[in-house]
Amino acid sequence: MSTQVPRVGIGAFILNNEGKVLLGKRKGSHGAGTWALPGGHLEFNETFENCAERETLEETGLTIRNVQFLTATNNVMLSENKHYVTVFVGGSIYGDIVEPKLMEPEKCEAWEWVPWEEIVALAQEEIDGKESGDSKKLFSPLVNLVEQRPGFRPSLS
Ligand code: 8DG
Ligand code: MG
Repeated sequence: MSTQVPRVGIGAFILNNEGKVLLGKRKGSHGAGTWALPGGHLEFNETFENCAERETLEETGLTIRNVQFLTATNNVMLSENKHYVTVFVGGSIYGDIVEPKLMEPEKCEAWEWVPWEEIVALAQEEIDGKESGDSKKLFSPLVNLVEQRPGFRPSLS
């Protein structure tokens, strides 16, 4: 019997004042070279909201508030032998600092604001096996989100 268990990952949608989504290019761990939301592992005794606030601050230097649950997906990463339940939340930037910093350069190569429609199009290319070599490759939980939750769009109430 396998002793492996799924883990909980948090992905945070941070929207700027143009409604674009913050993505970072992963480095040094699984999914290296792919573009992902800020996020990380849910710690023992931690709320989804606190985890998103903590990971976003650690990774980008941005303070987020008004964190809201958006959706959840199941992510089996067969090739990496990993399995995550991803909880996606959204939050707004709070305070004067509105641009991300590369706080963990060993884990993230670059931050970029990307329109949600572009993320959906990139995910769809991967789902259809039609991705072109020079376009951004998305971290698999984001591709799975587009596949598992058709019509989803990140927005805050
Ligand atoms: P930690 O161990 O310090 O808590 O986390 P980290 O160093 O920031 O690791 P991470 O790889 O960024 O996040 C932990 C896992 O969370 C990641 O390996 C897979 C899972 N995860 C998802 N969806 C997302 C997502 O959208 N963004 C990020 N960053 N991680 C996600 O399942
Ligand atoms: Mg992380």
